Amino acid sequence: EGASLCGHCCLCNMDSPHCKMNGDSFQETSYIEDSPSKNGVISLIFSLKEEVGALARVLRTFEEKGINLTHIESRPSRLNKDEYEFFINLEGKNVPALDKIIKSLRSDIGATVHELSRTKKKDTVPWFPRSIQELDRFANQILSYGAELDADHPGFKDPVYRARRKEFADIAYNYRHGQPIPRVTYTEEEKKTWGTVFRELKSLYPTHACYEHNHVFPLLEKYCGYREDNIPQLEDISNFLQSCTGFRLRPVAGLLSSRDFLAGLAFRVFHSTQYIRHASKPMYTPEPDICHELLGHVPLFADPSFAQFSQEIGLASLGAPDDFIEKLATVYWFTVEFGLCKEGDSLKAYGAGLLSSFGELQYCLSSKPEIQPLVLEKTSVQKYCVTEFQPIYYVAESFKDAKEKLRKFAQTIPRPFSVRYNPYTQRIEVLDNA
Ligand code: HBI
Ligand code: NLE
Ligand code: FE
Repeated sequence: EGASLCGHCCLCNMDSPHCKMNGDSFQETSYIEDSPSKNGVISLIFSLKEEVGALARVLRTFEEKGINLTHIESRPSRLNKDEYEFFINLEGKNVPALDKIIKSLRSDIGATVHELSRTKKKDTVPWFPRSIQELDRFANQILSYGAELDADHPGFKDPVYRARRKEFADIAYNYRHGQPIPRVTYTEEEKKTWGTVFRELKSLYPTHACYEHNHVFPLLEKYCGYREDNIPQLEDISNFLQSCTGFRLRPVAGLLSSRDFLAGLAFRVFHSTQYIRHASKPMYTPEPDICHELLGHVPLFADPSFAQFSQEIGLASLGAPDDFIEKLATVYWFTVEFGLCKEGDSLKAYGAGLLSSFGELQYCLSSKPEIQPLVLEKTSVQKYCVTEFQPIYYVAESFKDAKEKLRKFAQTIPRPFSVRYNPYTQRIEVLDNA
């Protein structure tokens, strides 16, 4: 718990089934059909080797997860003489925890488990926001800033930096849809960090950034206060983006789950951090910060074709099963974050993680990394590390091509419905395929 910079762990609403800070259900998703009243009874049979305490050990795991058993019977196993079979009924409230128990019964205890009846997970659809206001629900679901960053985060031992991060977390935490994004007065040190990043990157953009980025950048200088000696304000940029593509920014306290983060894109909402990286390491940071958002993401969200591609990823994610969310997050990673694209005979960067890191921006177009064409069946399962330069990049033919590939890919998602965004009502319309 000491690893959290967001400072809101204790404030999170423990009653919310969707809350990621909620102990056991940390990585889990809330399923629409998980409401207790609807769940009814789940029946299981499991067999255990006969020995002192074998049943007690299993029952304890149910107790620990708060699962209520309503019936239990035992009988000697007919198949295996030294085993006993137990038949149990339980209240199907905490399905993700139950899945964990069943898994561990099988792998740790070597038990045979038969599920006799229950609502199958594949029939249930994870919750997703239907209206843009519902994005407010994500504010208290921050995954800290990624467990892998704890030890080596340059700001981790810097109390001034941590306190500052808390101020930014508070802004995001209290933000509600429709409000103007609070303006921030950045310190001299913060402005200096921004200045270094801005200057170095600006000198690389003409040769390394894609056409769209170079096209929009001067407009951001003209209308949004992009300057070496000024950190632009999210509110001004959000208004600018809305006038270009309808994209808008909303402040976020730290990392959201992939599911929540991608859902924002379906509404053309980009969750943006407002703090800046630690002054000691301007050249590269693994976590998003204002340099990354403003220099990397924002210029591309002003491009209509890219905006549409991004929204398409978001729409594909709504209500998708967990394994597809992971694939879409990987596609997002190798496109929106670390994508390269073709421009005539040369390669350019359009991924925000490249466009905000003057270390990686040079490296990605050098001869060192591996370069592959964007093929979503492959790209979506590529393993990656979030804390180092990428060893492999995928090249898009164009944003239009990437979008068409994504549409095809989205059709392979097992969803009993399709979705579309209604920009007039700012709601997701769900079309039942059943
Ligand atoms: N959360 N705030 C925030 N910013 C991101 O860029 C971000 C995120 N959560 C997940 C994520 N990016 C990606 O790694 C993908 O999982 C979508
Ligand atoms: N490595 C990027 C940078 O230094 O700006 C940030 C990447 C965030 C995904
Ligand atoms: Fe990013």
